[in-house]
Amino acid sequence: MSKILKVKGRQVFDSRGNPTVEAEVYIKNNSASAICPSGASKGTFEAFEKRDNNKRYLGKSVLNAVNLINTKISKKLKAQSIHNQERIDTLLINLDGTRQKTNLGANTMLAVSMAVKKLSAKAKRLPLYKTFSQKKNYQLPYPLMNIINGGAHADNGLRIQEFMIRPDRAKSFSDAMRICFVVIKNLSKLIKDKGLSTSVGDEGGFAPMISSNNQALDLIVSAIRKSGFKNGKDVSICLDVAANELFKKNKYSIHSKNYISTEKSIKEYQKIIKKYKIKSIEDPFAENDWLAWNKLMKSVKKVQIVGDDLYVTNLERLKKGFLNISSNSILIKLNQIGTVSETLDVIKFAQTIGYKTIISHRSGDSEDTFIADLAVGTNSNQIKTGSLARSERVAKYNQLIRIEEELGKKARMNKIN
Ligand code: 2PG
Ligand code: MG
Repeated sequence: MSKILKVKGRQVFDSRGNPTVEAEVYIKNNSASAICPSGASKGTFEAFEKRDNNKRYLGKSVLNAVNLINTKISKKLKAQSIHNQERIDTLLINLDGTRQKTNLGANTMLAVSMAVKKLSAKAKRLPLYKTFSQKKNYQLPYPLMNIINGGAHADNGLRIQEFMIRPDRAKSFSDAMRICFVVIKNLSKLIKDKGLSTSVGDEGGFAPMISSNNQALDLIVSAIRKSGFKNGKDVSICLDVAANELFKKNKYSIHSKNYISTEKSIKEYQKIIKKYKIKSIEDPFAENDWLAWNKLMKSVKKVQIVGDDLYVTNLERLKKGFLNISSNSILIKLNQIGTVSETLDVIKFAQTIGYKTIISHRSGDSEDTFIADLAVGTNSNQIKTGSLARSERVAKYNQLIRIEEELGKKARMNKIN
């Protein structure tokens, strides 16, 4: 009953309108599908994303990946049990046979890996989040809502890529959603009052034509206040700098267009942390600048420092970062590594060394809500999945609302600190 009959691939489209891979896995009388997301500001060490690179879809199509699923992968996984995720993922890893998954492509492999995981849950008649561990006390993650988009996700010239809010005192997930909703609506009014556009960027956050980080931060502080909340207490500001994009010749242009040294950049960080009570900074420095990360860790207190492009959900890089004291938290993106099992290994290790785990979407995403279940199932502290706009973002929040409802009185929020 649980043996795979076939795996089917198809090319569908992501939230940016780019082709992406969907895989559908079949057993007798049942099937499940999953869609792979895609990033814009990628880390160099991410697993390989396979695209056709020919003219028809301006290089973006994934028809070769789809073909691989329909042939090699389907053949390899035929008759395997959907309940043995590790075996499935090992078969995929071995079939690919490369370090960065350049043969099959991480996008090809992940769509299949996630579809197997979903089908296993479906066949067992269990909600997906209950299939990641044995525990009974499930906790809901705090949302990190990206409410102003900049960097590679918008065309406004804002240096920092993501300006987020986190409702630290929310008592439940629904309460967290209400708090974010109110702040976002007030932010919308404030932006409009300034005569700026309230159109949104790739992750659903506003993308007004402002170009200084401080202008964006001032707007968010005003929106928090206007909503009757205390910045740094009820609601905290969190950033994703995506500093890879702002790095040249050992200098950074994070705080303005001018490139300055690591030391000066840290001083500027200290200023904005103090002024705006910033609680979390993701990718404050470039992916190979281990020294800069360590210097920042030594210079700030009580700030969540998150490695995204630094770690790329890769166990080896996480171990290196741990030894180097580079951060105290890790962003988790399934497609950076390419299989569900490897992702779970990274989460487990991160939690063992006391790092916070933050499950994340990609800027090119879809209606697939796998990451919402993954966040609850792995007891991850936070989830980063855009703003309260664009259905591919909201879909994940809506799934968490459903999970909270299903847990009923047993539902608890995770711990921020
Ligand atoms: C990030 C992500 C998601 P992208 O940098 O954290 O917000 O962006 O998917 O473009 O890498
Ligand atoms: Mg990031």
